Amino acid sequence: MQSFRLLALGVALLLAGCGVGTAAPTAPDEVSAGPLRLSNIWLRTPNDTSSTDALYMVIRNTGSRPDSLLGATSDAAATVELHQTSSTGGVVAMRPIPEISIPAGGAVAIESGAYHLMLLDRTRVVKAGDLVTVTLLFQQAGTVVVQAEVRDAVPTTERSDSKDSNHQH
Ligand SMILES: [Cu+2]
Repeated sequence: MQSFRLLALGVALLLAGCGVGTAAPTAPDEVSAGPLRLSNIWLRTPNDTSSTDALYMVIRNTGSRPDSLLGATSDAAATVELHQTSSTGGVVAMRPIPEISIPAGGAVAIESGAYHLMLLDRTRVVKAGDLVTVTLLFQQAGTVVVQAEVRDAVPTTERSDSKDSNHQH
């Protein structure tokens, strides 16, 4: 029995060591698609039982023609919607929008408080550190496949005082 315990411990250490030695997959810092540069692509995991996740990124357009993000799909959700967050009279709400324009020579931050991609009806469990595949459809650049790193929800220090934190994305 003693030797079995030692063996079990050895296996556990081996597995732990393996986990450390094999670097977790990481999303590339920047993805190029024609004149577009996509960076800081990440998926916010909900810090509650909500099954919806918000995806963020920064899209730069180095070209001389405007482009538009028209939609997206993901391996982790049945539906992905483009959402815009707005604040009117202190009430924060989000609504689906048909497209997100990226001006020529400009950039759009798809970030908390502005735009986000909403992953609805998750099809698999994701947790911090995982990578989620997202296929973006642009009017000009066409289809672009990116990897989004799953991160925990906004750190407590950055959290708004609003009770309605579910809609703070
Ligand atoms: Cu949303």
